[in-house]
Amino acid sequence: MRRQIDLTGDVAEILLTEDQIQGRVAELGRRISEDYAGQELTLVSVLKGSLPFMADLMRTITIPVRIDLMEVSSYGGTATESSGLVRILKDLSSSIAGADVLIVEDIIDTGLTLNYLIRYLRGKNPRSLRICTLLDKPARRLVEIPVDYLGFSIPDRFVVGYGLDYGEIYRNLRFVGVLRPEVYAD
Ligand code: PRP
Ligand code: 7HP
Repeated sequence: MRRQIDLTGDVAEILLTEDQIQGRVAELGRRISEDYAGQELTLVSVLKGSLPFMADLMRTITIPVRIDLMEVSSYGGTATESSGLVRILKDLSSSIAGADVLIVEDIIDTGLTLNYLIRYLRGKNPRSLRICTLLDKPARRLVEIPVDYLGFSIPDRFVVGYGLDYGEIYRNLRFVGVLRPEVYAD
């Protein structure tokens, strides 16, 4: 029988509280606003995981920004391991040729998703291309990714919340927590 989902009860430990996340997001927004002052920045959110981060980050940025959305997928179904196969499910809506682009991600794990995306977006000839990620799991890296703006470096645990999912659930938690292993052992 399918086990009942318990949104908060399925979380073993809170890794980052809502306050910690919001504080760090505000700092990132301040730095980005300073670094890109006088430029017109395009934020490219990598859906679906980066949705809450993007929504909060863009509102802490005090310079004009354009936004665009891409959806890619590398974690099939309910897997906790990247399939390594990156698929574009939704492409950019506008040209980024000549633009200063900042990719907004929720997490870098193996790095395969961003490695693919960086090459793909470079091919569209932006003026500059940088990376902002809320979370980084350096222990899991298979390909080096140059991170320009980092929220938090985290240990090698499977986390959910603030956009991050397991089987498409838990994205609406306001904190980032470690999922109980029993949940994905089922
Ligand atoms: C997750 C996450 C990153 C990627 C990181 O996306 O949002 O995009 O995996 O993993 P990697 O560094 O090992 O490639 P996912 O494919 O699960 O899609 P989602 O954002 O819709 O949850
Ligand atoms: C992708 C992903 N999604 C949810 N939780 C994690 O810990 C993850 N790592 N990579």
